[in-house]
Amino acid sequence: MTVKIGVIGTGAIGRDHARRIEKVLAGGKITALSDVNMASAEAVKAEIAPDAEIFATGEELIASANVDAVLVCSWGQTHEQYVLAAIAAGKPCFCEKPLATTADGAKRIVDAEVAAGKRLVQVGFMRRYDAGYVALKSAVESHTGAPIMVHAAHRNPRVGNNYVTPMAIHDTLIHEIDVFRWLLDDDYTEARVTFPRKCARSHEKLRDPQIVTLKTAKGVVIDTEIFVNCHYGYDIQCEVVGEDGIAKLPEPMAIQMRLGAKLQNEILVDWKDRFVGAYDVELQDFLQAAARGTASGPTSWDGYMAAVTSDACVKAQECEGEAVAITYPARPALYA
Ligand code: NAI
Ligand code: NAD
Ligand code: ISE
Repeated sequence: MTVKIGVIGTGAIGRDHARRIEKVLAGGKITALSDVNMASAEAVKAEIAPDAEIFATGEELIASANVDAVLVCSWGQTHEQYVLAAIAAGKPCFCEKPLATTADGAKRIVDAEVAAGKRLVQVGFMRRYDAGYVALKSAVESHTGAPIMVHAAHRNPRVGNNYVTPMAIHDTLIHEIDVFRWLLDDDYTEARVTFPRKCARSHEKLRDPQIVTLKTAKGVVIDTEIFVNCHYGYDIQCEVVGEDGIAKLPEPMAIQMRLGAKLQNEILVDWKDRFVGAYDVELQDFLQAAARGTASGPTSWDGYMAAVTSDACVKAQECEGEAVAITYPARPALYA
């Protein structure tokens, strides 16, 4: 079966996901596109999906009989309305992170999916599909002994002027928030934020870098450096310290060169390249589940847990150095 896919939001990632469905993966076809910027949807139709129909609104796209499943790739604050519309239409929905920009919004999605009685939503937490993180999880489960600490870093070369301090959490750290819950099979109990001296490349409304410390229910302490003006590249680091040993996330494959009296490895600069394999696998998983009328992978509950944790981290930014407690309601049976 070929799943007919509608994409809402044809910016950087919507375009890239449309490309992989049309040109890389099996079992899907882009039949519909929508973007508040019509020119962006027109460009994706011309360059990637010539047979797609363009809709003026996401809601009309979701209602189309020529759409079996939906990708929500628009800006974060628009995700909730489209995911709720897809659930109401009974159509599988892949939603880029964040599931919603507030914990209350994510909870409304959880409630709607529970009322629908089956999984329809996959959240775009692609790191769970990355070969490096999968190998790291296996090493932690088989070799390092019980985890005690995690040291991590999330570095982007630069960000635009619209990227402000809380976005370091909602937009960037949210990947670590999700992947460490999965990696450690644990939940968070408290968050704390420390700001070093602001780097010279940071603009007025952004305190960059920052260090977020999360504590888990099992007592693991995770420190993550977020540095979105690091200048030198896109760099994701993670080291798990266990009772018996240490496991480190592998570096992306890179040619090693001996040149001009230096031993060199190239460093990537774009998130699209760093996680290209993971995006492919997550969307193939989505297509396979959508063909059965359901969803798999990261759930609405995972999206909700990430939103609750994000809200606590943003509060922790506002009271630097102080611990902010994190609590969650009980997990519904649908997500057991
Ligand atoms: P973008 O700004 O390049 O693209 C967003 C697009 O959505 C724009 O074309 C915009 O016109 C459109 N849009 C906004 N509101 C809309 C609406 N109501 N209806 C239809 N279209 C609308 O942004 P980008 O970088 O593609 O990010 C989009 C989403 O993807 C965000 O939620 C972001 O967090 C997520 N993302 C995820 C990544 C990952 O690694 N999983 C990487 C980059 C982005
Ligand atoms: P972008 O700004 O390049 O693209 C967003 C697009 O959405 C734009 O074309 C915009 O016109 C459109 N849009 C906005 N509101 C819309 C609406 N209501 N209806 C239809 N279209 C609308 O942004 P992006 O970098 O592609 O990010 C988009 C989403 O993807 C964000 O949620 C972001 O967090 C997420 N993202 C995830 C990853 C990842 O690694 N998983 C990476 C980048 C972005
Ligand atoms: C972006 O939206 C992503 O999701 C990238 O994976 C992340 O590294 C970046 O910081 C975000 O802005």
